[in-house]
Amino acid sequence: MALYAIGDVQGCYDPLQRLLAKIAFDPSVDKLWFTGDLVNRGPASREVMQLVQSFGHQAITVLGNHDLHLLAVYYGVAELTQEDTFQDVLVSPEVESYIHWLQQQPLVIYNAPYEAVLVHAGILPSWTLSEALAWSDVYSAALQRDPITTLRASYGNEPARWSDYLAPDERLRFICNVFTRMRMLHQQDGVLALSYKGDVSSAPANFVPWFLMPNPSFDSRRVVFGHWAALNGDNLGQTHYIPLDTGCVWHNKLTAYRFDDKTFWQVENP
Ligand SMILES: [Mn+2]
Repeated sequence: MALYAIGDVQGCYDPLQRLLAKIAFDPSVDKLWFTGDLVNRGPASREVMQLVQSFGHQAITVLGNHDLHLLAVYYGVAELTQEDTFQDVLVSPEVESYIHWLQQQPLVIYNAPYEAVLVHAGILPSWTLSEALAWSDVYSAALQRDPITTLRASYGNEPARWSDYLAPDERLRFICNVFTRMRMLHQQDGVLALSYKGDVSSAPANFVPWFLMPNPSFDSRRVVFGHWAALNGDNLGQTHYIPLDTGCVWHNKLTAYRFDDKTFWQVENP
């Protein structure tokens, strides 16, 4: 029995199948965590959804920006763009089951025995673990109760700074942006810099990756995340942060990590 995390799949069904074979995943005893963005940009979002759902409670994902975009298109909150490739999910006879399943998935997961945290993009450096879990719950409850209002509130880059006094829709948007979109922050004041997607060495001098800012609440825990393909698995020396998006959908690699012995596996996506 083992716990694995797998990076951003984004509809890459064949590499996912090869990776599961490589780690000899056994859904009767092993557990799988996904870093989110199960769908979109790749060729087979529906097959990925079907396979992950088939594992029942043995597989769980945190929601990524592409998963939320699928929900938003389904609910008529956002338009399909030319780059979107999840039409196969939307026209599937099982679409309601996929949408319902996604809506039940959290933004942050914590496993106490492993002292491990899973999130798609990142954790705000000023939030403790219990605060991060609480804000994840606030967003998930809203998404399940009123998906249309919640998804409408989720689009936009402002507010870029956390405050205890944000209006409810601003708070939902900020929580969503931190957990599903954040990569870098402004070094001086910790304000979100959502527009930057590149690698760290090319970033403006006053930008810093979120996981390089101190957050004592996570010092003794492992934090697994995805979303930032340009990192290509490099945690910049922060050994308890584990970036798993290795750009599978961009013909790079799909990566798995086993918590039990800290080992990595990869498959190519030629
Ligand atoms: Mn993402």
